[in-house]
This record gives sequence, structure tokens and C-alpha cells, in this order.
Amino acid sequence: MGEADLNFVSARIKPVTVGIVGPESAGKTTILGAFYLLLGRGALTNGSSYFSRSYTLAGWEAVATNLRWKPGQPPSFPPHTPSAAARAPGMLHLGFRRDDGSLRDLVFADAPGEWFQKWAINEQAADAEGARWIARHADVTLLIADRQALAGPKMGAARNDFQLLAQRAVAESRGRRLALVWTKGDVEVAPAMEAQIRKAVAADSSSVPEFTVSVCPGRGVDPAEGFRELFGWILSTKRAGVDFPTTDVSGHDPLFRFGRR
Ligand SMILES: Nc1nc2c(ncn2[C@@H]2O[C@H](COP(=O)(O)OP(=O)(O)OP(=O)(O)O)[C@@H](O)[C@H]2O)c(=O)[nH]1
Ligand SMILES: [Mg+2]
Repeated sequence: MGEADLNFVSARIKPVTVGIVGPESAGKTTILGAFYLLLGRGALTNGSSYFSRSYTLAGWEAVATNLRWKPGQPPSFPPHTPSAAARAPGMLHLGFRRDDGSLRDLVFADAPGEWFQKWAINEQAADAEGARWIARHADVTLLIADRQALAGPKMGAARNDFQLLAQRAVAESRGRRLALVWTKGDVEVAPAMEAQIRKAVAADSSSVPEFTVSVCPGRGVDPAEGFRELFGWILSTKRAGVDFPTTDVSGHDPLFRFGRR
């Protein structure tokens, strides 16, 4: 789904846009594939939200297909997200209905890591248009910390790149929701490195929620749990501006109630 198709979803109620921000090969597309596989098993949401619809099932299938076990063939990872000619990120849609009948639409923006790397270095970079789009539109930003990169031979460079990207993403999110998401949770990272990553995110806003996801089971934990927790948090997002304050004062001019910005 491209930017123009968004009007189709947003004609009813503006969907919650989720931007996945992180460097190349950080595990961004894998998160979406894992969400979709869990959704198919009815194991993505618990309790009061039920899958209602998606306008992009073919797109979800494309990101998840490699992660599936097939007879005689173990799962592999999704291919690298190509930056090719596209200027806007690919978008994947999911709609949920709550117990009270209300609908919540989510649109996930998945972009190639290269765009964010260019954007981190130069906000105005010509080929970072897609990253700017996500930064501008995301109601929720998932800032990805790749544990494999932060533990590997180029960990210093990975940390510096993360700090730069975090600075930009935190500044751009301006009061909108942002979470630190550690991917490849099965990989050990030095505590000092973890502390530096946390510090980069929490520099000016103190409470940034943290999640850890992995597709590899480890230490008796169900890998699905990390994805479920993250998804639950995303789904709990309310769109800014749609929650009208309840007030008994009737006949009050809206100007004085909501103001003008
Ligand atoms: N150990 C481990 N490796 C993982 C995990 N998830 C992803 N990977 C590895 O990370 C690679 C990249 O994953 P992708 O999801 O394609 O990463 P991406 O951020 O979408 O990358 P781009 O599309 O290139 O920006 C995979 O090919 C795997 O090798 C995980 O949970 N554990
Ligand atoms: Mg990708």
C-alpha cells in the first residue's frame, strides 16, 4: 500500500501510523513478519481486541512467507527491504475491533534501513524522503536497537550510528509515542553498551518504554511473548486529538474549551 492508498483507510477514522526506525538489517521487517504469523494463530492480541480486517493481506504474506516453516524446509528471514525507486515507505494495514465495538486501524510503515542512516547524518538528504515521511507522520515510533550489531565487531560504529539516529528520532517525535525496541534479543550485549543505548534515547524524556523481541527461543522464554507485549503497547495508542474531554458544561463555546493552535 502506498501513500495514495492511505486515503482509503483514513476516510473513516485516521489510522494510527507506526514507524519502524532503525539501520539496515536491524530486524525491522522481521518484527512485522512475526506479528503477522502470530495474528494468523490468533495469538497476537489477548483479551479485548479482535482482528477485524486488513487491506494489505498480500503485503503481509510477502513479509511473513520466509519466516514460515514449510515441510522439509526450516524458516529463513525476509529479504532486505529494497530502497529501489520508491520514495515513500511500504505500508501494511491491520484493523482491530474492541469489545465495545469500536474499531482501531493501524498502519505500519516499513522502510529500508539505508533511508534512516542517510536521514540520521543529514536530515535534508535527497534520498531520505521516506525517512522524513515516517518521522512526520508516525503516531508511534519504534526505535530499533540491533543487539547483534551492538555486540559484533563493529559495535562502536553501531553505537555511534544509533546515538545519531536516536537523537534525530527523539527530537522529531515531539511528544508522540516512542519506544526503544531491542531486536535479536537472543544475542548478549555488554551492560555498559546497553546503558549507553538507553541514555541516548532517554536524553531529554525520562520514561521511554522498552521492549525486547527475538525469533529465537532462549532461556525457557516463549519468543512470542516479546512480540505480543510490543503489539499490545502499540494497540493501546490513542490518536491525539480524538479524545474530547468530557464536560457537563453545555453551550460552552468550543473555542474556549479546545483553544486554537
Ligand atoms: N539472532 C537473530 N537474528 C535475527 C533476528 N531477527 C532478525 N535477525 C537477522 O537480521 C537480519 C535482518 O532482518 P530484517 O528483518 O530483514 O532487517 P531489516 O531491518 O528489515 O533490514 P532492511 O530491510 O535491510 O533495512 C535477518 O536476515 C537475520 O539474519 C532475531 O530475532 N535473532
Ligand atoms: Mg526490511
